[in-house]
Amino acid sequence: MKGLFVVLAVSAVIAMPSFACANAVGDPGFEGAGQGPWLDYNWGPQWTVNYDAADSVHGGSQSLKLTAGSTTDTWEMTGTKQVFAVNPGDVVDGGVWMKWQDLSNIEAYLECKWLKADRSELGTGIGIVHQTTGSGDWQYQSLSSWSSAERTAPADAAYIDYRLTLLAPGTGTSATGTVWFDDAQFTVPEPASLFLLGSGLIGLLGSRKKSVK
Ligand SMILES: [Ca+2]
Repeated sequence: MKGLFVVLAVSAVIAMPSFACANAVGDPGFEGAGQGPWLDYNWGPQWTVNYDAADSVHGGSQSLKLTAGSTTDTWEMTGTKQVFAVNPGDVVDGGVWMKWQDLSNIEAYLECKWLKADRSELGTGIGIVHQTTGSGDWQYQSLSSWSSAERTAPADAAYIDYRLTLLAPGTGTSATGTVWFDDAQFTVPEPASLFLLGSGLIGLLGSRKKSVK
């Protein structure tokens, strides 16, 4: 009987990585007024960032809209980001809904980069999920297209940047386009999940004791 419980407990621990985690993104649907918890993330002369766009949404009544409205012949990037704490070995996941229009010499993407404790870049990250040409209607851009090994926090990681951006790769003299982002999603394994799992196991033990007598 005790052996059976150990097997059940071990199975539960093995199944743990698939345990559902809460969305870590603040104001993920851009429904709040203005920038809210989102942080500036720009290089060079800045294009337009609208945190309260209402002309196209995936959910609710607002979205994030990035517009490249000027000509450039150099690297230029406009975007926003949030930073989440991670522990080495954490397997993160997420994505974002994206709609893009008339992209030319430009990339619209979600990018996640591992950061050290001092928040400098580790130099590695999860590959980008992007669109580079033309137009497309709302589509979920998922980090799940990258392997769990690529989504696992390395030994020196303390944080991860979650970036929504519009980037001119510096190869053309005209970079134009518009992208909307909405319903951002990012999950990191949480201690709260372990607590819930522990409560479940205690409950399981309790019910076993009852059934034994
Ligand atoms: Ca929204």
